[in-house]
Amino acid sequence: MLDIIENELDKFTHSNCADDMIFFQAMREVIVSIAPLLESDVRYKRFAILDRLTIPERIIKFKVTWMDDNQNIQVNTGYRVQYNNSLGPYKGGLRFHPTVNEGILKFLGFEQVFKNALTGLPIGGAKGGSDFDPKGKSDFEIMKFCSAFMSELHKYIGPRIDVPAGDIGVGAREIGYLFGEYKKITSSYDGVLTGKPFIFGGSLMRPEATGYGVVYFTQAMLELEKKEPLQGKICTVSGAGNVAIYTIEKLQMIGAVVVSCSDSEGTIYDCRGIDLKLIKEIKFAKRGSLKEYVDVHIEAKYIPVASYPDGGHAVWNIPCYAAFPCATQNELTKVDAQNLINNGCISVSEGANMPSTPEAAELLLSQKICFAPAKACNAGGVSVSEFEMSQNASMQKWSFEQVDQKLKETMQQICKRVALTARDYGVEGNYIDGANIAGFKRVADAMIAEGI
Ligand code: NDP
Ligand code: 2IT
Repeated sequence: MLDIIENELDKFTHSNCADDMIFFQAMREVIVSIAPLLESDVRYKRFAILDRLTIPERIIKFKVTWMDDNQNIQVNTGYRVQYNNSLGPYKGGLRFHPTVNEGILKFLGFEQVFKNALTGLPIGGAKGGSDFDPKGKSDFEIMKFCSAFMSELHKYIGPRIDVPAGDIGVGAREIGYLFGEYKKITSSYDGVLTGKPFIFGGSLMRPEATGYGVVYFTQAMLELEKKEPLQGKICTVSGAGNVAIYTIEKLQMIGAVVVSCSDSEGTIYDCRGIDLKLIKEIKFAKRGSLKEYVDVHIEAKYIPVASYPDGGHAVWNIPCYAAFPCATQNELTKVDAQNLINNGCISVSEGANMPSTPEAAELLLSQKICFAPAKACNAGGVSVSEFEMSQNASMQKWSFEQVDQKLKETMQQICKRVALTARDYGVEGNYIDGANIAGFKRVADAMIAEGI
């Protein structure tokens, strides 16, 4: 292995910050993938690109104080990791979840840099959020928290500086409140956030974009790899949030049979096909638990999280042709990968960010399972975010069909770019290496061109 790579990997081994482990996991994957690129072009070493890319440009950390409905003062921590802006303004989502810490946001910001580079659009990479838990909070409490969060964040963002969007726990409702506060503080009607409600500048199709994009990418990959298309095939999906729901919707639209979804408490298995209208009602309208699904569909199975042993997850032990992890990081383990293989699965598409553990990904690749890595496969969300920035800047509104067509083309182009890069670097069919090399190359070339 090259010295430069050994040195970087060595840094992880000697770090004792537990929160950083997930960040190192993401970094290790990229570093190992790009070895052939570093060997073939000395400029990357001379300009210390790898060293420079393993540290975010800026980490902003702030206190968020707000008052709950019982007039108690609550305190949370807010963050924005502005990772790299060589290709355009910092761009990436905000996550509100009790597990959020600096390490998770560094991992997500790092991934976002390469994802955004793969889209070919002029956007840098960032991520932010808070350890605030939206579960069980009233609408008014969400509003109060969002206002307090933005009262600090507004100092660091702008339509040409940094443009946040949604992620886990942050959807159109939260973006609406955040935008309202930004406008109040700055008196400026800027396209400073994406994923806004349509009524004040949001793009049509932004809610659907990540999930639809996942399916467009998978269709393109299966065609390139000469596999049978998804029509009529059994598919399993995890998660029941924004990404999962619109992945299911598009799969159903093209005639696939989706038999599962999950949330943090359990999995639904409905062999007749998931009733998506009901899932939307439970998760979007009522913000409830998937348990309620079996009250309506008594033939379906509900499997609580705790009932599945051995480091595996019930959702990945359901026989399927194609699997779509769309919930959260490291939700698909080596045990799950083995179960998928044993049950005849031929394709895994990552809707969530880094949902597969390194061991799971390695096993799937070794068995020649088509594997669509997150930074390529879920790039549809951020692509339509960039379309929203374009529409806001030019005071235009594009139609649903226009956005959908552009999204489809973008996902097909990303897929082709990733597959061709893998072939050019001698790892044909390995979309992980293809995505990492193609993404890294674009960012690194921009960094070299702008000097230090
Ligand atoms: P949401 O908050 O809308 O939904 C997350 C879903 O995942 C919820 O149903 C949640 O369950 C479930 N979930 C969370 N943790 C677990 C767990 N440990 N096991 C099973 N289910 C779990 O988030 P998104 O759909 O937006 O995000 C999902 C993933 O997609 C994340 O990895 C995110 O980073 C990624 N992503 C999101 C994009 C976007 O545009 N929103 C774009 C690209 C990637 P519960 O309902 O119980 O909380
Ligand atoms: O992980 C992601 O790509 C997102 N959460 C979406 C980011 C964005 O800016 O739309």
